[in-house]
Amino acid sequence: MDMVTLIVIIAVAAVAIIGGGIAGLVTTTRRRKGRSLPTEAGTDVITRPEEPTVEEPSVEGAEPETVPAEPAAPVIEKPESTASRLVRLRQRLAGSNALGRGLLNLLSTDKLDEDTWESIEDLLLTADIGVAPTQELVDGLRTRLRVEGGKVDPKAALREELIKLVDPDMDRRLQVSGADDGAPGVVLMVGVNGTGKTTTTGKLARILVSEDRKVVLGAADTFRAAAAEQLTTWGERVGVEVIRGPEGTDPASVAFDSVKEGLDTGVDTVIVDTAGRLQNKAGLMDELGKVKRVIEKQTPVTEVLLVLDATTGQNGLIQARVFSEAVAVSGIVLTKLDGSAKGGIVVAVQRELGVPVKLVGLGEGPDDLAPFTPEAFVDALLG
Ligand SMILES: Nc1nc2c(ncn2[C@@H]2O[C@H](COP(=O)(O)OP(=O)(O)OP(=O)(O)O)[C@@H](O)[C@H]2O)c(=O)[nH]1
Ligand SMILES: [Mg+2]
Repeated sequence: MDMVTLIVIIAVAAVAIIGGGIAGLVTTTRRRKGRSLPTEAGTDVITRPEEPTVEEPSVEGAEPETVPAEPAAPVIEKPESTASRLVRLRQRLAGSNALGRGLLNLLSTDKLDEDTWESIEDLLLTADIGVAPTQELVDGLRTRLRVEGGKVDPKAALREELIKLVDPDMDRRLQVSGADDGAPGVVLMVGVNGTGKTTTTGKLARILVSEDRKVVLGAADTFRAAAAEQLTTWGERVGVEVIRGPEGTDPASVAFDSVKEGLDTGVDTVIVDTAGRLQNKAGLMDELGKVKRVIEKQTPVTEVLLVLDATTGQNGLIQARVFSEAVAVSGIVLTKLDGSAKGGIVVAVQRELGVPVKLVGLGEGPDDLAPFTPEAFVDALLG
């Protein structure tokens, strides 16, 4: 081999080595690029399936249980029917409320003197009925017993006067259906933090599902991630889709997406849960106003439910006033009436807002929510 041939062979070998290296680099670069595909920020979190985890290649002879198991399909619960729920809740309310028992005891005393009437007034005031309604009730009752004398049973008269006070003529139907154009009804849940908005949203979804309605939930409380998580748990239990966004997203945009999903999938009702943690009244007005406006670019909000905690008394009334100024409230949900001796707040809050109590929460259980009817409520109070 002469010198020239040797040089040519060395040159060819060098090119091959360098070329192979470059080819390898390109492949590597491609693989890296493939891995770092841009993520779609801001998309719906719940409908996105989990990224599959890459398993190490299995070692020969390894046990078959190292193969990742399929996630178990969620068990869809069947919510309790409204009829049986009402019976159970009535018993619970009757069992926990001392107001009715106290009133009946006083009324069954032989002689209804001034002291007894004063004790009756005190009982009503303690139950948060409010000063003016208490006076009305006592005056009405005294007059009837005086005029009708022995012809009227004090217990029956008390029942009638209490029902009158709770106002049986108010329209308490929930507006959960849309107009005839096939659009869903939209329910907006508002209220101070901790009153039970998310819980009530979940419970209400169950009532609607038990009535064979299709429901979408919107987690517009984007204040903290746990809020959307809490609502998702409620939704999963009854197979209801929950629309949510990353923590800190504009609540109005989640509300918009929820209603859009409801329109696209042809559901009957969209329920939008909101945050209660707002620093001041101006912020509240802005945020709730915007949520409602943005929803109504697509379809009207059919019901705005103000969720109030029955145990908060006068504070609850102040909150009710602030919220009703921020957004037109069309119904009240009174939660935590179980174990509360403050059932009278029903009367006070209806008077304050001129808006009916439509639902009552009587426990932390998933089906502890019932439609409010004045007769059943008073009967439960009186036991
Ligand atoms: N006893 C009882 N507890 C209830 C009732 N409704 C809600 N709760 C409880 O009240 C607590 C607060 O409920 P949430 O639904 O998280 O309240 P929220 O208004 O969504 O609170 P934020 O999201 O912080 O604004 C929870 O522990 C619920 O279980 C009820 O009717 N009775
Ligand atoms: Mg909440």
